[in-house]
Amino acid sequence: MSGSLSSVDPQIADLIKAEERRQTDTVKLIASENYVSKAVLEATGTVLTNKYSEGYPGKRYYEGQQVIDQIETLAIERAKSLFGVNHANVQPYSGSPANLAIYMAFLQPGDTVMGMGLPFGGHLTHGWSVSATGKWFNPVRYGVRKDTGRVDLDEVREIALRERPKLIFCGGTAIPRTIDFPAFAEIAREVGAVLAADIAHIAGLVAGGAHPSPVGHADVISTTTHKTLRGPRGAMLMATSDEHAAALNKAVFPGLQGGPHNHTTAAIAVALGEAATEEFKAYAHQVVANARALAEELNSRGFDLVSGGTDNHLILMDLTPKGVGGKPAAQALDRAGLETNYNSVPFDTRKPFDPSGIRLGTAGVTSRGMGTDEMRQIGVWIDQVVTALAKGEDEAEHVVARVQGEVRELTSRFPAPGL
Ligand code: DSN
Repeated sequence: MSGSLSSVDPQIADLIKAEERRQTDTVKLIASENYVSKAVLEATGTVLTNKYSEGYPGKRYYEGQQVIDQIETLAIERAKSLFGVNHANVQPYSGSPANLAIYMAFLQPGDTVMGMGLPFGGHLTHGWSVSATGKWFNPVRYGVRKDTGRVDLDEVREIALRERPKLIFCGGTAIPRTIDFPAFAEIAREVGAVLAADIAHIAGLVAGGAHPSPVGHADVISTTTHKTLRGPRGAMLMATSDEHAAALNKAVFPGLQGGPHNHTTAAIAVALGEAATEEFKAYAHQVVANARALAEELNSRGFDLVSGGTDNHLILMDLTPKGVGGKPAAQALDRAGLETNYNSVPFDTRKPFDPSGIRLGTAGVTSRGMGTDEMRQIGVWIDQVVTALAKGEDEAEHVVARVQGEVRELTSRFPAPGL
């Protein structure tokens, strides 16, 4: 019981080391990932994992909460102060359970929910067909315009007026443009729906002032804590007014979850503390500047960017004009040390497991201290690998090998936090 991981389970210890090496040597361009700080990492690996705490601070179903109550209260207070909300629940295990809690709080099975369709940039839990939210509720969807790649709010209003959803989601997983929270709020008010802003991707940008805040517009805000917010894997639900606090709390526990993961709660508190600093504000703005620089480089090299560019941390590209599928491109880029994910693009004619696009994000590379010069270099490498792949696998492998060496040289100059 007292041996170190490497002596008790060398197999797992070696695999963790291998993953650490992999993360060190690659350029993380996955839009939903980041590198947490050493302090956040430290908080996740603590004795807090030993404790059960069903309930909320001051009202638990287990004794021994003298310390846990203080930790959870700190996390809640930091969330409230950072985002300017009256209520925060830091217990959802991740983004999907957080969103399910919104259904539990406001809807009955069979009620209508309106969200952005998954291939247009929404999330599974916004009512997509394969998700419980699409099976147990009545989902209606909006997308983006074919000519602009952007949400058409007139269309959103039209669908809302026709379908009368009880819940509307705005936000998603592959939206490169600013979300117009006031416009969504107006539509929700007009049809009497609850507006949920899913800011999982952009929470760090909102906290750092690099994206408008949904506070004062959305009735409820859900977010994961591990994307641009740079915390541990977890989630939060927030509300501007006290009106929805009790319903949201009841939905998370006992509605959907048991004991909160206290080690995660502590790490969320640490991340929220970090996100309240001037340094984090500068980080959030640099994430956006970096995405813009990368988008410009890719645009100048003839890549087809959905909506033509980006306002945030995220770029979605359709590789069809390059003659390459998203999946082989992501795989070749991964071999070169550039980690991305293949992704459907709006109006994709290919299947989700072999789609036309790739998605890129700059949260991770910015945490490593990279700036716009490095983004332009990354754009050059992406172009070289994709162009070579279009000519054939053999051609691509030469280029991949060369780029991999150059990527290693770059990553060695920008150590990742926490590694
Ligand atoms: N899988 C997350 C993302 O990559 O955006 C969303 O669930």
